[in-house]
Amino acid sequence: MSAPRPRVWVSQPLFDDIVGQLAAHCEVEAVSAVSEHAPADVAAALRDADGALVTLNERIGAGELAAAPRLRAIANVGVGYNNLDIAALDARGIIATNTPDVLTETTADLGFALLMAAARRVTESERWLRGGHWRQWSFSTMLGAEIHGRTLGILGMGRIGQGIARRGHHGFGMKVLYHNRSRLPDAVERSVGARYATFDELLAQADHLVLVLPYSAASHHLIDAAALARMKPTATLVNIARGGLVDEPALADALANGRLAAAGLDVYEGEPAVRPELLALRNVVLTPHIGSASLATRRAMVQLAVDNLLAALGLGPDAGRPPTPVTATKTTAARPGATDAAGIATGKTAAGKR
Ligand code: 8YV
Repeated sequence: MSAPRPRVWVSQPLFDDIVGQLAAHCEVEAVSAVSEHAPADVAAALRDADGALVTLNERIGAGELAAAPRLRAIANVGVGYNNLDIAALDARGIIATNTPDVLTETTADLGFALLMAAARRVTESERWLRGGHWRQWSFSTMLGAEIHGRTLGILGMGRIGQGIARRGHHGFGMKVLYHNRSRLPDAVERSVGARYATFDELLAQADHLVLVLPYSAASHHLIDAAALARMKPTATLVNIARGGLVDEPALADALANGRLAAAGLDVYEGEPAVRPELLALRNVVLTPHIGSASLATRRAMVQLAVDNLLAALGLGPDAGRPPTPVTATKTTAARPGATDAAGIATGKTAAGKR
């Protein structure tokens, strides 16, 4: 008798044709409507699962894992994975994966779009026009900040940060400064046209500051009232990373009181809830976490997540070697081309050894 097929949980409706590839190897339980899963629902869904395909809306920590004895793999559809407790996953030898690279340029595009929309008051202008105010036009209507030739600050200089630097330097002739945990090699700095700065220099010198760093306990509210006070009052702040990087009440206060000119936000600490004090401001552009939201990119993310999940379960063409793992546990012992049954067995052995 052949070994039972692994069970996988797919937490949100994604692209049926791509997610359908899992069915060639696994029993798939796919959620059919967009859902806000409470922790107890996630725990219940994982109880009998060998693997899961999840989005950043599903938080998976020690509590959820405690009730999931079979779980061996979690494929996150997203490059950021602060929704996953990596230490708890590693303690169990569970492989977690993310979706880097495929969304880099699309997310950098959105970062630049927000920067331009906020600095040049694009959405505010549109609201004004639609509100029938054009007859009140004067020569100083909707004056915004310059972008070309100004100083672009980038906090977090991974792939997306470098994409934004390239756009600023090569496309808009900006002086680009960045701050990051580690400095980039000289050759990379030269190719993206960016110069390393301390955090304080970055805050003080940026005309436009874009946040692109991972969210963690260490970066929680990195942009707080004190940091905002060190920025130019004419500056623009853009956040396309995670809402928790910014103390939102402090930001709303700075925007309302002329201590910061404008902001563009794609992410929020309590998303999908957005603070009323931000919603009330005219000088903030608000988008609903659409950084990676182009059809081609979202499809590429789901494809990579499916490839990761199958491989982490010891299945499919990359069996045992998921393309983009984020846990210390990165591989199962399965060899490429191993059968489903062998993959399942070797996967369990690898987890048990940890
Ligand atoms: C989300 C993102 O993945 O990749 C990330 O880290 O924030 C986004 O691309 C996307 O919104 C789906 O959850």
